[in-house]
Amino acid sequence: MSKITLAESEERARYLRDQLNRFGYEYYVLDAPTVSDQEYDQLYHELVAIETAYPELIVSESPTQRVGGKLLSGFEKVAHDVPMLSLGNAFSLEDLENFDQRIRKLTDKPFTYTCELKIDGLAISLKYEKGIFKRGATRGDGTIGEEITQNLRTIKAIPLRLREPVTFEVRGECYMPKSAFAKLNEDRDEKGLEIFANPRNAAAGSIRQLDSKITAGRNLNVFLYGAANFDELAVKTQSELLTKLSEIGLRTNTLRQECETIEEVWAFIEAMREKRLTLPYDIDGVVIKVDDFATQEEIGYTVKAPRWAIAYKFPAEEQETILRDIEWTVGRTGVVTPTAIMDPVFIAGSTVQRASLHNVDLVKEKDVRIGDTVLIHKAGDIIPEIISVNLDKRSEDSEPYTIPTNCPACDSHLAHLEDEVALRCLNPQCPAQMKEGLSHFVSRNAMNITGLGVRVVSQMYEKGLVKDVAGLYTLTMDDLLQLDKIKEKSANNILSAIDKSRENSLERLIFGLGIRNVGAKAAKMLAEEFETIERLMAASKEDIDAIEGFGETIADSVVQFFALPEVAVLIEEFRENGVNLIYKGPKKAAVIENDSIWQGKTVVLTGKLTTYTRPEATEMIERLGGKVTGSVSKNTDWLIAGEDAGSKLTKAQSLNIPVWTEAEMVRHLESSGTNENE
Ligand code: 1X8
Repeated sequence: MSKITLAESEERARYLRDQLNRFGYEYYVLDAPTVSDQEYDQLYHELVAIETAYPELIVSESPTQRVGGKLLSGFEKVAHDVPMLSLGNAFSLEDLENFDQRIRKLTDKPFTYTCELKIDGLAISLKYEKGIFKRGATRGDGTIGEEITQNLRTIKAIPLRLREPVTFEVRGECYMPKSAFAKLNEDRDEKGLEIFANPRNAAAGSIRQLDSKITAGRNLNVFLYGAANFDELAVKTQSELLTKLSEIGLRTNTLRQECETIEEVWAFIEAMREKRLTLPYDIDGVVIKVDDFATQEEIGYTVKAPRWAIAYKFPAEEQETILRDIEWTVGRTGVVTPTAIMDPVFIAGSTVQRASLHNVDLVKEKDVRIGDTVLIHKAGDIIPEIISVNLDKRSEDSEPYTIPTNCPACDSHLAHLEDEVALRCLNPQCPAQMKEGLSHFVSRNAMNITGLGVRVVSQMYEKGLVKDVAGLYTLTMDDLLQLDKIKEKSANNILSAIDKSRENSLERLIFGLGIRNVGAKAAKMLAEEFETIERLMAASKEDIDAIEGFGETIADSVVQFFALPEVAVLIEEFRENGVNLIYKGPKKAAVIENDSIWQGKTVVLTGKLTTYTRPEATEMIERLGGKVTGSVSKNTDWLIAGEDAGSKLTKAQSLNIPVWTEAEMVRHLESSGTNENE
């Protein structure tokens, strides 16, 4: 680039600033960018180059001047010219009707309401002089706030220069988008830093940084919704104000509605209650304001709040309730897991009475006690969880919870294995494990015996009709008629489903046996490799280890399983009862189907999977042209959430990424043609 003169540079710099300001306006306020990030960056860097060559051309409102400035030692206090008021709250339609009646008595004029979203962030005030951003402050106690200009300048949605040279104060909310919050916490977690409890706290922590470079990296955003000393704007109503704010370059929320009646207001609230889950930022309610400013003044103020506005607050997504019991359930592999049983409470759209306590160590760590008041929420708005115990409400005579030492199903001594968080029942004959094992055996991806739910299977076991999985194949009509609610017709259906399962290809049986570390995929590969149960039973650890993708863990599990004498007996029973023990599928692995729905998709697996192991699912997805990655980002197409999914689920929801259950994944994998046995 040949050197240009100061005069030329000055003109060019002005042009670039104007262009960049316009692009920022289109991007942040209109939500309709007209240039790519690349084009923006190119002009931005040109401006930086000019300002480097001629520092005298730098003006404070240049888009290059957002970050920088000095490290602060604290924040200055500033008095607000006009106090920043709080709002009265409403929690029900009745509260709103009372509000409406109250204020209609204070004016004779008819009026309308403007409904806006209540953003769950931090209130801020921005002073503009002749269109230039001069000073920004927190709300503080409403009268005196803290001066945070330098940090607010880093927020790109706050224009450093307005589109008109007006002098006034604008007010709004600074917040952290859900996606930025999820990413920030993920980063902090990786670095071993404490994570923020919610986007609001994260925004508060970010705006009060003494080093504005940290604030700049936090992706904060703003919505503006009010003003003070704004005669110059020449607007007469709240809705005109919002339109004007947006015209002069300030970001406003477009989800708002003018309403004639409280019924209309309520309809808007109901709509936003639904909408809320899909918004990219947190809201905690709806603000209802009298639209006309003259009518507002007529209605007036209390000492704390305007009488002409009210905040409807959504019910809290966290609720307190009383812990009544801890239930311990035994899984198929003997793992014993605790579930909290509580007084029912309504949270995030449904009544909750049970919450997972995950594992025994967590019960000890949280020191939860029967009778405790516990705070619960729904992780990712789905899975109920206990957040904490309210110790202030713990009764004097409460006693520490005694962790069971014996299996709730068979009373045998429980083991707390080293390097495991779980308690385990080691009794292979434990009835709970047997019932779970039976349920697994008949399940859709194993032998697929329809009509046998958990309840029926449990009863069969309790009545001694089946002692092990092979026992299903000796069941008679008379046996089945002993079961509750089973009549001849359903008994017949069950018998024919059992009969049909005799013909299943070998991999279903192998999977159904519930060998540790052998999911549906490994079962299929074992069947493909060895073709008959005899050859599988005779296989050595090395033979199994040699299968592509298998390791010592699977090999060990398989060999140990088939070495058990009772397994040999079981297999004999299958054979005697006409159960097929041969692989029926094609010899070669399925070819990649390029029209599969997985083609080109990026998916993340999280939580506990039960049908396939995680490596199995990964391989199947990859064979069908998909990609499996470890962390959720905006490039993720689907999140597959197994049981007890945690932060990845939350993050996916905040990014509006479709979430599939394991069952949906299995269905899509199978319909994509990897399971040829059906
Ligand atoms: C607080 C809030 C208001 C609005 C949105 N979010 C908030 N947190 C709004 O008016 N759109 S008004 C307000 C207040 O007056 N304290």
